[in-house]
Amino acid sequence: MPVKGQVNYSLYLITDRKVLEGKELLSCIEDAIKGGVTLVQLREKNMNAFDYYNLALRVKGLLKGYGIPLIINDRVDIALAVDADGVHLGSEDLPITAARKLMGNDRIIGASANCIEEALEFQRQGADYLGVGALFPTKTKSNTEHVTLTQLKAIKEAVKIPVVGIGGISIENAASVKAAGVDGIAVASGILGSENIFEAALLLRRI
Ligand code: TZP
Ligand code: MG
Repeated sequence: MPVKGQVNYSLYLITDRKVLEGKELLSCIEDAIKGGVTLVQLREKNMNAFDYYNLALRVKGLLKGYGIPLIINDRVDIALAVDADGVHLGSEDLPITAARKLMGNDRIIGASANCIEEALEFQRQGADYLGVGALFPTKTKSNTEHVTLTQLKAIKEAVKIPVVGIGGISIENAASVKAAGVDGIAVASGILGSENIFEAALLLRRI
């Protein structure tokens, strides 16, 4: 497991099989890693525990070979069962404090925040990083609240933990997110929905 304080959040891949158009998830993740992705979140919204566990195990095996940490979306049980590096929690998931009891102090707990008050509260509860967005229009997640780049910058300045921008980030707008001073960008369709996944990751990593 990586030392929590040394995790590189700069290019955080969020998986979404819907944009892959039939391509195999693991080989797409591998292309993205070769392009420069530094962290991977397995995000499955409609999968039973048996399938989520087995998929997570395979992704964990792939990432291990590259030394890339694995974060599991929503499910503390799956994260622990596959010995993932952490979990990402939103407002409908286990509270951070409850997840921390199960996960211990060495694993990463990330939380979604979209205002300063939430960001400070999640930091107080023990989140290790914050995902903040949606910064731009996105088809990957419905019912997102819009967070402006000005709000993102204010959140980054208000907290001590790492902050990653998320939502509709692409090669076209990534520099504007970086200018807000964040620790990284979290990207799904901007990488996995690209014709050339390797190149999209490479270009985003350069930014
Ligand atoms: N949380 C806020 S926006 C978003 C999530 C999971 C979707 C990110 O996906 P994309 O395709 O990079 O907009
Ligand atoms: Mg969630």
